[in-house]
Amino acid sequence: MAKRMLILGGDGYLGWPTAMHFSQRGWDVAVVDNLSKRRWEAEIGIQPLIPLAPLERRVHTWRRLTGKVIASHQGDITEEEFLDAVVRNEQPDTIVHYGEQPSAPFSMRDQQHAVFTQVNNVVGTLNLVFAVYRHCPQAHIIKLGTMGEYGTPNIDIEEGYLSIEHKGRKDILPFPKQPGSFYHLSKVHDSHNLMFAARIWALRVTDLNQGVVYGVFTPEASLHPDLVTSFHYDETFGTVINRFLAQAVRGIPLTVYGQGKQQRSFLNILDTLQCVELAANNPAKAGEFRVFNQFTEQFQVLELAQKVARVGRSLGFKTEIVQVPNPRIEAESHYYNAVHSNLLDLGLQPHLLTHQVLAQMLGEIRPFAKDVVEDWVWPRTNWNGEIRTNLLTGSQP
Ligand code: NAD
Ligand code: USQ
Repeated sequence: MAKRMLILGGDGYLGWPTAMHFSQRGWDVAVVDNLSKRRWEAEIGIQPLIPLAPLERRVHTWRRLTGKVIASHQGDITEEEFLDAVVRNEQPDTIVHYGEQPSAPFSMRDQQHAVFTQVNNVVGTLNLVFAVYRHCPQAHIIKLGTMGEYGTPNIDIEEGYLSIEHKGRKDILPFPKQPGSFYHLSKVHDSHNLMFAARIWALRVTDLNQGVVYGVFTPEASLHPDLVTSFHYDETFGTVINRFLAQAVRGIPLTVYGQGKQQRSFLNILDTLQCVELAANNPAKAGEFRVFNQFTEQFQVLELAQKVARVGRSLGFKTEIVQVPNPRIEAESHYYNAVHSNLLDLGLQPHLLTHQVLAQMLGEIRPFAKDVVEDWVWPRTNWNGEIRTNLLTGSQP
């Protein structure tokens, strides 16, 4: 019998490609989403670069093209009864949980957005562990955490746990977390709740501490315009490489924040799919809270901008780099070395950020260059909670 997968946040940048990836490979897939991301986009007044079909149309087109069914449940996972019923009825073997507010700047806009982010993310995850405990305690929960939970400590970052010796005694304890936004903090709270639930109820949990994802098309998303995923380049929801790609094709200077010596970990969206598949095919044991650091490479932000600019110029784009005052409060020059061997040990074959990969992604978004709205690109969200001005031009939102 086909294995059953439930994907929370299945309408999102990563959730929808994951749904198609597993459906294509014979899993029985159902997605859950309350379409809140589409509402947050409207609230801020931005849109993804490539037009996005409604979820019903995506599911319908997928079925028409492949003959495969992706079931969809529209609802809010912070509503206990809704999620409880979905988990009870679906009886999944594996649950992939992407269904959270994913943006650090969104969470730092003001008190209301910080509170919303933490309630949405923490309550959704808590509702999930209770529903799994009640209805399918053998199911494997794969939760998307983030590398930013660790912050930038002056020691190597281990995979979830640290062996320490203190006053002559030894233990293996959760790695200390020093995240850089209320969003990243919400993921730390999730990790603690998941670790506790796994311990007391013998649940199976894998926490994927994922780096920053880049990329546009996956093989399934390339089949039809209805199947593309949501590619953001605005300052709130766009992540750094995707933003640089959109800036490059539009001829807007690449916005490096501050000195640009901040280091982060990165992976191609194709490797997100590969990592989730490796985790799904090798479930955690009952009672195990397993942590994988999910990324393939580390870069400084300035180094990334230089890479994109170089490839952009080779393709004829006018790419310059501008160093804007950093809207975030973060270390701009620091030690960074994160272990990431667990997924490699399971067989991950990384797609690295080569000249060819950058050229391909620039080519993929080139047809949409005219739709890049320059005003959405400039950073506005300060970490000091003030309502923002365009940091370059001084214009009000
Ligand atoms: P996304 O915003 O595109 O997808 C999240 C989806 O979850 C959206 O479709 C949204 O509508 C849905 N959602 C949010 N709250 C919900 C709720 N209460 N009930 C039901 N649905 C809800 O984000 P993404 O970039 O696809 O990220 C997916 C997950 O991966 C997030 O948890 C994010 O924190 C994590 N992550 C993302 C990246 C990245 O670079 N994109 C990196 C590391 C971790
Ligand atoms: N940055 C720039 N210029 C830009 C945008 C960002 O220099 O135009 C810098 C930021 O200051 C930061 C770094 O690039 O130092 C990364 O910023 P980001 O917006 O790409 O990433 P972040 O805010 O950390 O969040 C993103 C996703 C989030 C995920 C996280 C993975 O939005 O969902 O959890 O990446 S990680 O960073 O590993 O925690």
